[in-house]
Amino acid sequence: MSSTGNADAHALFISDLHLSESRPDITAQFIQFLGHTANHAEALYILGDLFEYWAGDDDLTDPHHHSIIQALAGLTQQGIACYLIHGNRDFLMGATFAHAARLEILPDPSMRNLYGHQVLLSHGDALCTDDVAYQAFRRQVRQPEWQRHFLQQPLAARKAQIEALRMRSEEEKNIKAESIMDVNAGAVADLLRAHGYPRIFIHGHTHRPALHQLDIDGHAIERWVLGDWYEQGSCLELRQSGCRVLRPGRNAGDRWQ
Ligand code: LP5
Ligand code: MN
Repeated sequence: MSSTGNADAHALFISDLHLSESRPDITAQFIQFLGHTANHAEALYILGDLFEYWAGDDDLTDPHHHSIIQALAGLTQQGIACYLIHGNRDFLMGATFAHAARLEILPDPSMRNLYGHQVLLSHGDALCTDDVAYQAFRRQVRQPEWQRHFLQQPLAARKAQIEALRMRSEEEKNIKAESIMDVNAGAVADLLRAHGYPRIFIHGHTHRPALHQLDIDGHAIERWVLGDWYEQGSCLELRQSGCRVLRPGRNAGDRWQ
């Protein structure tokens, strides 16, 4: 998308919602967000981990998933473009999911030209290069051949394996140093160099919302880290004048400010 020259035109960025039937309040907040805030944007970018986990596109008909997919499809039907980058929890979302939700899956990372800004988008997990155990796991499960084999198993068997993996992941996260689970500064610099020093870099995954003002080889770059949706929602807005964090309103139906 190119700059529209309209000062009111904007795109929204969210990540790490971890939507799950066990937290209906957050699902309700997301559906309210789509209907009262995202509907004013030109585009919504979901930068990974929309779901607590995604076991395969044959889980589309699950009632909780269905309500979210319907709400996403409704946004596109109102003329708002919706894009998604895979997270480490939901990288098995495929073409069937994308078609049902009426959204476009973008590669990780992706460059966009938005309102005159060069913007790089990513989930962010690939930048946690000090987490050697996670990166080895990531390489394995991102292989098409591994995924093909995994998806051949019955849905219930896949879910059971993912639940077991979730428990192991939580145990390992408890003993990993906090610094290991953050992005590696050298990996960030290499990525920004390889993409020609974009003005803005937006990612999630670490659940450490912040703006980092970087200087990479003399180029000023804003690295915006999105927050998760565990306690309440988190969203970044980008327009011609730049980025700002939006906060939920006091009441459920309020537009985020
Ligand atoms: O997600 P989060 O932030 O809590 O933790 C991540 C890393 N953990 C994960 C695991 C996911 O949470 C589990 C859900 C994935 C669903 C994907 C479906 C398809 C795969 C199914 C495979 C059975 O991503 C965590 C990071 C943390 O971010 C911070 O960056 O530290 O990484 C781990 O804890 C992983 C362990 O360090 C290594 C686990 C090795 C497990 C090997 C078992 C083999 C299983 C299957 C074959 C490959
Ligand atoms: Mn993640």
